[in-house]
Amino acid sequence: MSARADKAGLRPGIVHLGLGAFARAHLIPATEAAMAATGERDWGVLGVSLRHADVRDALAPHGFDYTLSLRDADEEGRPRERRQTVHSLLGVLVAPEDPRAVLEAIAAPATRIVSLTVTEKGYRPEPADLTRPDAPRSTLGFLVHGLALRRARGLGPVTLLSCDNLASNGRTLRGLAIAFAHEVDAALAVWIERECRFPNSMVDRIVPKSDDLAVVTAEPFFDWAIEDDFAAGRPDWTAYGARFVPDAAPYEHLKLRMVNGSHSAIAYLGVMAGWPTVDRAIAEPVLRRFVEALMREEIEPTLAGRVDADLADYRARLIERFANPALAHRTLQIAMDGSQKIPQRWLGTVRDRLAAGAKIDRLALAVAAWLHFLRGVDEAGQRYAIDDPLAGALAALGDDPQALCGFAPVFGELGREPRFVAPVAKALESLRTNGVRAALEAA
Ligand code: CS2
Repeated sequence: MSARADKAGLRPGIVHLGLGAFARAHLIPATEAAMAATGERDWGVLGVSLRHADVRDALAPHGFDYTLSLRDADEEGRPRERRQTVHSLLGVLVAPEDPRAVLEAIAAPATRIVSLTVTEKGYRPEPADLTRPDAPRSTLGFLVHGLALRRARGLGPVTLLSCDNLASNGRTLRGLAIAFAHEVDAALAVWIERECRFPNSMVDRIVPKSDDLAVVTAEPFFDWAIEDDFAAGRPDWTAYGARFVPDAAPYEHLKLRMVNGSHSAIAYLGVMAGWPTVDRAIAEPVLRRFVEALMREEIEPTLAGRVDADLADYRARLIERFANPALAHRTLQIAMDGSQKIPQRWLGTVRDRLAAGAKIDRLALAVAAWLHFLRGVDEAGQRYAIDDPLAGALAALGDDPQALCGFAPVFGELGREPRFVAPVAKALESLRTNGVRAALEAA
């Protein structure tokens, strides 16, 4: 069927903020599968790019259809691919070009869900947006001023669905939105609090950033656990393998600590050692053994009894996913925005371990790898930029381990905890004098 025929009769129901590869590989295909299963035609997705026009420009000539390519290798190592044309993206708004159009989309009568994949740093409040209700720039600015318009027009509430890798992402967004709205108009804050819904959700699919914007490459694996708490209905995403759960917290813990925690460890160690992709890094036996032990010995004990999963199985499956040779997932990509990622990926685990009087040597090596990475040059002398909203403050810390661990926006009170600082300092020393490979062997 042609793109036009497939889109015919499709009506918008979802506005999605942050139209990176991630959303195009989960929310949109899942919504398409849900509509195919139920026959509904009113969950079309209108995408919003918050910064750049590149995705809009690449997809517009194809009527906003794009290709999803799910790739891995079979048991013999032969490449395997499942390609699909996705039709449910109705259009793309580029926020800086026309902020008013984004506000109007949020305030459109047909909009029932506003979903988000804006990355960890996308949730940072931008106070200047309080005074520009017609042309905000930040996620919270668009959400709150868009909701104000809805309320002023007497329209019903929507669901704000965060799909980012934050702990309690829905609850976190709710707190931020209400606090921001309170600065705009106290009655608006009350309306949001009472009427809108913010379900927590955990999404898991590895989707590397790709150069060809018309083709999104991802792994076949997919998991999405969503709290079933919606203000105005929702698609039946179970058609694509999603699960509606009463409480997403156990799924978030499992995923953030195991998948993202391991990912970030691989990223910093890999960048420093000169392993450019995750599959290249995990093919190093010494790194693979380290990541397995990190999960088994230090992360999994904090999850046992809290999540309903066979952790040994989950770990084995995860190592296979990391070894996927078809993704070319760059370690430097995962390494970005460390200050925004590390707290929820590693430090909850660290705190749980310390509270239990348990060792954190491997977690400390991961933390040390990040601090080591911040010097901006790998072991072969190759320079790279530190892509992080707090890069300036981090660069000013110098190289003393005590000062680095004292960086409160990331480490909080852990910077004053000798049982944290001492093993991190030791691991950093080992990385600096002996390099990644030797430090891993010693661990
Ligand atoms: C990655 C995640 O870039 C990163 O920081 O750890 O995007 C990861 O690939 C996904 O969360 C997997 O679900």
